[in-house]
Amino acid sequence: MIELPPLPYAKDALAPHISADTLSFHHDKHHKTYVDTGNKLIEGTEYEKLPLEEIITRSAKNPEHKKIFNNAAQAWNHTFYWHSMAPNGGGEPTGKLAEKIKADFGSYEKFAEAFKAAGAGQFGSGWVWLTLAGGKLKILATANADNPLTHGEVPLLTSDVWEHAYYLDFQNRRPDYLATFLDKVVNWKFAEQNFANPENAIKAA
Ligand code: MN3
Repeated sequence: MIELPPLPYAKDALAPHISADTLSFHHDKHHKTYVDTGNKLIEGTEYEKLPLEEIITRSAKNPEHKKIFNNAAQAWNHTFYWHSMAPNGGGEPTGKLAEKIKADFGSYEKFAEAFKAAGAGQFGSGWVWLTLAGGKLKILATANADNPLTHGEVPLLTSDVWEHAYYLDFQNRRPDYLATFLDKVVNWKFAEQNFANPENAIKAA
């Protein structure tokens, strides 16, 4: 059974950057549909009783189960995304993650530029992630429902770059949405926790 967790904050908590309208449609319609469809598809199958993470990694290996993968991964990705934002978020990380960003990207500014460029450059629908891969921080852009779990990477943070994530607030201006995501709503505390406990990051959603 795939769950639909409630948003970790009120619908208007990220306004005016991400509006209550966007969060209503995005969580109550889009996210819910992935959960409902995923549950219908796994009913009576080998996936029915598996944890969501395992549904994702197993179905990713079987092209015949692409629909299960798409809906399960989208259910997981959205929960991870809600936690990647917070009221009064934005700005720069602190502590060990800040040091690691400096070590692996050169500076926070270079990280931010690369994150925004990867998100803006993802053709069509997808996600942009900060991940930990082989001990190094990395920016990963994924298409459609794909996520770091299928790449063997640890997700630390994500931004949804499907149009439904930003169209009501930013219309077609994806770069403005990504700049606002980092400047105003990104939840570095969540990324710092994932960096400190990579094993929990997979279960964070
Ligand atoms: Mn979405």
